[in-house]
Amino acid sequence: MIKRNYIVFLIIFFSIAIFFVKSNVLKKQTNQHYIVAASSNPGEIFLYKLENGNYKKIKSIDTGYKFVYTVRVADIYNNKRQYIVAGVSNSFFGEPYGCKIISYDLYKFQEKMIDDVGDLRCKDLTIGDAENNGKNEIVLATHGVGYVRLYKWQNNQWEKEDLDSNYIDRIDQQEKTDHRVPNTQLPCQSCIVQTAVHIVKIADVDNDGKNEVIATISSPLELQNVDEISVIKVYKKEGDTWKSTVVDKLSGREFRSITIGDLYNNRHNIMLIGIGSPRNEKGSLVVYDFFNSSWNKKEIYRDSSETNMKAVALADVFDDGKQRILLATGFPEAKIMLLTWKINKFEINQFGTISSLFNIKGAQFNSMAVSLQKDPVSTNLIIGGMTTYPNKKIGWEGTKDGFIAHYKMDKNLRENKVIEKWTNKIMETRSVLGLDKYTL
Ligand SMILES: [Ca+2]
Ligand SMILES: [Ca+2]
Repeated sequence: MIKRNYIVFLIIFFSIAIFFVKSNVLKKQTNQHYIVAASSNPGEIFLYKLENGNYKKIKSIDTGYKFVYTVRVADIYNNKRQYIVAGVSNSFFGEPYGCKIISYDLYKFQEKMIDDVGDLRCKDLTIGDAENNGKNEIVLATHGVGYVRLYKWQNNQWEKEDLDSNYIDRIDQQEKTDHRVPNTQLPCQSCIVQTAVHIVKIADVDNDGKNEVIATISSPLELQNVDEISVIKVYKKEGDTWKSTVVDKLSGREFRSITIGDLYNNRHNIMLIGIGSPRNEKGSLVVYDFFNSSWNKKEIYRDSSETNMKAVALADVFDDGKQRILLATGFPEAKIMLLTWKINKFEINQFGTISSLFNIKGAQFNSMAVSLQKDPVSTNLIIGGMTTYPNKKIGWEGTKDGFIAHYKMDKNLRENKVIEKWTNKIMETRSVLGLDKYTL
């Protein structure tokens, strides 16, 4: 009798144990997809979870600053855990001035300071193996002095190194030009506003099997009366030192977005640069291809009315192993389109505008970031940006309004490449300066 009870107990015990093990295993196998967005006025970070084809806002983090310029999710400590990393500041809109890089874990959302940078705006961040040692580094881009700064977690602390600092000042000295904003025009008397580093990326841009750091840099946007100058720079670590080269120069417009990938599906990386304008010049996309030791350049798209080309990404939209360009333009309308390489030219397919989703008189829409996230049932195109009202004299930094638009395509349409059949939804109406995706 005792023996039979014991056996029954064992059976129940093991059944429960197996149930728990199985349910945990199942839980781990089911990937959950998330989007994280950087917002301003006030500076908040929003988290959205993809559930049954819809994004649901699951968390808002108030950073205590006016602006969150950029946000990324990555394994910054190289401990197989992902962290939110954000660049924040008050810009000119309040003290203390100066940008900071902060991080949050994805479990308790505890805040940690990575660096009190000091430059006016923390504009972009990227995370990857910049030094080709199998570990991630953080690369920061700022506006003001204009740093391209590298961070690595070593000996339990963040070590930093500047790959570049106030590049425009060096050009000004060489060319006898002046692109520094006079301090009498600045609310912050001690601030230097001379170099704007727009975007930084880590990728193998010259196809030698090793990563480089790539940055787009220009003179400040505040200088409206002087022709702006802009460059694309590549930084390469050789031995213990970083060496930089200028890929291209431009005046009158600015190099902004950088996208690197296998655009022509021939296992050869190219660099896709979005060129924008702070005034009324039109935006364009240019491909730079490093071939036979030199950079070949080709404009592949120029818009008829839009001025900004910030939100660009490459993605395998239709599961056919082919990369397509996702482009969301900036103001006035914010057009949404796909560019597909077809034998010898790009087929352009515009399937929406942000302005038509809102239909607000006098409003302008500026896309800042675009991302593609796939789950087993749908393909999800996410576009984040800002809304402003020129006649109300609210600048891009001053606005609290903006958008995240979700364009969705069901799996069967994706398989049949029905480009036109996206359904759309506005999932956010706050300003969005940057976004990233992650999976847990
Ligand atoms: Ca590394
Ligand atoms: Ca390389």
